[in-house]
Amino acid sequence: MTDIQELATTLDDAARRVRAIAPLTEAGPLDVADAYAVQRAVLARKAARGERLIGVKMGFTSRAKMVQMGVDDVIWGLLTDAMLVESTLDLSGLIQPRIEPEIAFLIGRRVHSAAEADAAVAGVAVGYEVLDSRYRDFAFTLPDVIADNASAAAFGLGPWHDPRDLGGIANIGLVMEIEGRLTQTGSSAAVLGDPMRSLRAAARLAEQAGMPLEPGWVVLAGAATAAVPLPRNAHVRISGAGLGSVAVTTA
Ligand code: OOG
Ligand code: MG
Repeated sequence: MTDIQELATTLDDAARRVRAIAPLTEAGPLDVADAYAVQRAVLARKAARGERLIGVKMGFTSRAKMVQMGVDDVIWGLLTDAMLVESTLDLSGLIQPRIEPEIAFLIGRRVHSAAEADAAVAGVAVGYEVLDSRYRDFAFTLPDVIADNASAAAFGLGPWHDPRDLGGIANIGLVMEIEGRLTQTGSSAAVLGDPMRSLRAAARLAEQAGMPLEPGWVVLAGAATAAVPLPRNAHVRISGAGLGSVAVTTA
């Protein structure tokens, strides 16, 4: 039998000690349901330390990411308030940070199922996600990365826009610059053809988990491009056509 608490402790300790570990599945089999149970057990440990759940992040919603990571199922991870970055991010607490551009949704009312997703969007923004696999070299199987909260570490958001002002979000050009150098470009179309599909997928996972998306939550739709290593003492800007931009300085 899988010891969910033990696996959660192993992952939580790896993050807190800033030390990579071997994938959990090297020690024994782990199915997707148990992997999500581990993910939630790690959240419970964070909650006990005062962190608050403020949303979810979708993973592997673009081919670029599936190919980069060798995983091809849409998953989610859980976002807490401690992960939200204002303008600077200290990387000393991270093992092997990477950054990627994202489209973000602000949830305006409770979402129990995919049918309720579209009408619940209160805002759309350009954002970024900082990933940090707790596994050596980002090498993992699907259950491993689910247990590890989909490699989530931190995220930042640009200004919210009313979706009705945007005329659709299916083809928003995304640009990421590190130290003023163009590092990644892509389109929101890379996210399941339209990031709205990712939001509906989040709603489906919410229904399966019996954990509705709540008003005020953020949903990160998933990266449109591959992630790139995030260096220290760097200035990174992520822009979305019509959405403005968000910047982060690392230390
Ligand atoms: C897993 C997280 C995937 C995305 O946007 O597709 C993800 C990883 O790449 O380590 O965040
Ligand atoms: Mg991501």
